[in-house]
Amino acid sequence: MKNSNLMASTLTGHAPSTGRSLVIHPSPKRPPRELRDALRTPEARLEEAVALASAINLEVAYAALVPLAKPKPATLIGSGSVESLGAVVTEREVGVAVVDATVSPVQQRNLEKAWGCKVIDRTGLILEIFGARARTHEGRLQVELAALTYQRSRLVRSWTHLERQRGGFGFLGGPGESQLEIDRRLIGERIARIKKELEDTKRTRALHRDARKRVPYPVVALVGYTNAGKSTLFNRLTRATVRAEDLLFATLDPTLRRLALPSGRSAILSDTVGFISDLPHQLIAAFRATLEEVTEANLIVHVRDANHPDTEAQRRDVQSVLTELGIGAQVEHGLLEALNKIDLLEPATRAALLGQALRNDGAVPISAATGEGCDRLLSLIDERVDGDRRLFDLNVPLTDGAAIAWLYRNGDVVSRRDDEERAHLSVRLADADLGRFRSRQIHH
Ligand SMILES: Nc1nc2c(ncn2[C@@H]2O[C@H](COP(=O)(O)OP(=O)(O)OP(=O)(O)O)[C@@H](O)[C@H]2O)c(=O)[nH]1
Ligand SMILES: [Mg+2]
Repeated sequence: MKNSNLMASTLTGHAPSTGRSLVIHPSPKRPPRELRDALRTPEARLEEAVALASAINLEVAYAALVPLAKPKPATLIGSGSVESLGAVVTEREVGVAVVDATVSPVQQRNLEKAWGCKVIDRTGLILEIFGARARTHEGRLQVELAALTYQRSRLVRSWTHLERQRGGFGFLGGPGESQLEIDRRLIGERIARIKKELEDTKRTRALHRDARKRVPYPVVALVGYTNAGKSTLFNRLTRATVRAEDLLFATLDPTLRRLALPSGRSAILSDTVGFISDLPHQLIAAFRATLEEVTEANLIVHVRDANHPDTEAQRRDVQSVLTELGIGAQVEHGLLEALNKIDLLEPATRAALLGQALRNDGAVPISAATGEGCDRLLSLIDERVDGDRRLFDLNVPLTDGAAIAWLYRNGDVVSRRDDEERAHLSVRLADADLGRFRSRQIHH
């Protein structure tokens, strides 16, 4: 019972599911050099933060960019901003302030005190959304794990902060400290229990996947930035009804359906969780399970919102997460792009996009809403999806000429780069052949 209370306060303690909110995006005056060529503007970031807040039914009463010359250790933003925003909080009866940045526990507490309302940061907000959206048992476990990990890191930090403040005056230590210790222990125990349970579900899922592998259906995974239209496309292609809504992160759990291809073959289509920029690291780890479907896919279809002003920045975000997941080879050579929402484009932009697409069979303009272009997408999927073969990145010592030759003979080498010692190859191979290759390497 105690533990479930802990859970409830983790996921709902920061913000009520409804309420008036204020959303700010602290933005440096001059973006740091490495970000200067990023396409995303502070305005677009603020807009996304507002959309995220709306995704958990927060009524956004006020949204603003807050200049950030130099982050203040105590409050992140400058005292002038703290004060003027405090007035807004009172005036508009704001219950939750969303600060679209990473806010330390100390800063959070100070801002809450100054404003007299709850404060949550970007990670907290995304956790709230994930908590509200997770449908399956496994999805909920993953979100809880991420939330607890986040909470524990904050407890640890705020605790050491108190220690430091108190210096050597041990006698000042009050009951608060030991309460934190208890919380930490409870959280630690709960985390261990969830991890074990997740291991179990993972094993079950691996069994299912093995069973599926015996049925020789290739897996096609839809990936993309949140709200790009993955679920809408999934529904159109499989004629299923999966929740498709104008909500960020409408889908959290992997959804699989059979896909009938024009050639008469079948594939399995997988709809996945949407990506977002600056996805908190704890969440990437927690959603590895959802993305497992992606790393195992024979073909990845990147669904893009062609009508979004930040469509290029979104594309890079998605590709860098995929690369982080260890499927850089797919990203470089095997990805199919579905340029979605062309029904919303200006006629000129639309014509240009359709013209380019004629010369490029790696990108298909479509509208998941109207169905335009979806037949062409299906036939490209049909062409690309190659039985049970997948793209792998392999490194082979240049001295092992026989192994390299074996790969050329048994696989389809898509690219090769040699350095002093090794050949780095991207090879399309059947899983069974990869196994054969690996054991061959061990025996040599
Ligand atoms: N006009 C238009 N709207 C579309 C199209 N495809 C999707 N939408 C809308 O875009 C919104 C998001 O669609 P979803 O299919 O839920 O997007 P998603 O990528 O699954 O989003 P998450 O699961 O939240 O990551 C919905 O309001 C859809 O109706 C399209 O081709 N044209
Ligand atoms: Mg979806």
